Amino acid sequence: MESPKSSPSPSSASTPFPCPLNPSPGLPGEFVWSREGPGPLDLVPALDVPVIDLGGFLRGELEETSRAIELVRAACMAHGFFQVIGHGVDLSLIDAAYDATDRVFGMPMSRKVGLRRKEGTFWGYSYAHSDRYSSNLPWKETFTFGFEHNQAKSTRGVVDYFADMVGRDFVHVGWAYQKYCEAAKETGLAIMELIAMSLGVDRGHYSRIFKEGSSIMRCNYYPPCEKEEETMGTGPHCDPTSLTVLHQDGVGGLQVLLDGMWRAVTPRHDAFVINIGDTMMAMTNGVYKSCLHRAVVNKEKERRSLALFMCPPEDHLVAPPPDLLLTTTTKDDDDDDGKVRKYPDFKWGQMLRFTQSQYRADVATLESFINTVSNQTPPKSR
Ligand SMILES: O=C(O)CCC(=O)C(=O)O
Repeated sequence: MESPKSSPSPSSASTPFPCPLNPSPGLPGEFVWSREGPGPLDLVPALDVPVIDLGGFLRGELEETSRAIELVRAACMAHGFFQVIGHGVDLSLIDAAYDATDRVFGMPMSRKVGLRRKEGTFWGYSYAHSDRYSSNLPWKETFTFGFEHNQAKSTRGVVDYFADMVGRDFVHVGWAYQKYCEAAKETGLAIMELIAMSLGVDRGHYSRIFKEGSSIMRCNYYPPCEKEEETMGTGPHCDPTSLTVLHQDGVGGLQVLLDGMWRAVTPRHDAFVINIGDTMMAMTNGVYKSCLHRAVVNKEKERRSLALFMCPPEDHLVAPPPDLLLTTTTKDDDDDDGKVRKYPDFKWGQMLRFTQSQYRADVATLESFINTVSNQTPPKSR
């Protein structure tokens, strides 16, 4: 879905501040990616990603549930990406979240800069992540805020965050995001149940953990870029988080690396794109894959996406369920009594801090993190 023609283009917001997204002329060196460029969008084949209708599962229909389980299992073992429709989220909530996103990025740069993410925190506005990195900058602006899954535990909801941090004139934007996050989270929790069933473990195993967790909600805005082949909207990375519930507008740009080839995830307004993150990969003992993906930009159209990154509680000890360890035993594992662990225990909070302050997420985040924690004292079991 493109921005409504009537709304001002966020990139046109006038600003007295230097902004790397409004270069003149040409592409500043820090945006040039030193690796092979993405190439024109239409040369990238579409990812063979199942579109799973959740309707039957949500209504408790057995046949449809079995079908959804099979599709989830196949996709998660192959690459960890799939799309879901029939999720029950009102499309007007999604449209309202995009309108809210247009309001956020349409603010004058002077106001956005005032909302810049402060050092040591995760939340707020960022252009090109230029506060953290100085090369291979992504051609995008982002706005990030937190969303507590158990609202009873929430000390400050999304509405209050916007009212306090952005201003009273953004209360309705906060409401739009609050409702969107609530609905997207419910979809994520339903998928956690399908994941558990597809692995043959207790249906509520993952959803129980994540009901007490929180999400990082990131709104991405990609302005058009003259030099689309030389830069990147979001660089190649695996999500360090657990499960991503993403909505992309109709422009297209999300790509997944499979068998050494980039493949496009075709946008659908009625669908969420779901992918497994590194932490969920660890929670499934590596059976389900967290896969490298990126977002490319294009010359003509701005693009937006809404990513809800679901996380367990920070003090949660990340480990696969014991019954899964028995079912994932391979012949070579016999000596280990069937309990071969691919990853050591870690707390999600450790991984969160590692990726926010020490390591730029890429294809090897989990491996690098594990190497780091393996040299430290192991966390105590709860
Ligand atoms: O914009 C997209 O489609 C993907 C965004 C993404 O991967 C991210 O924000 O981590």
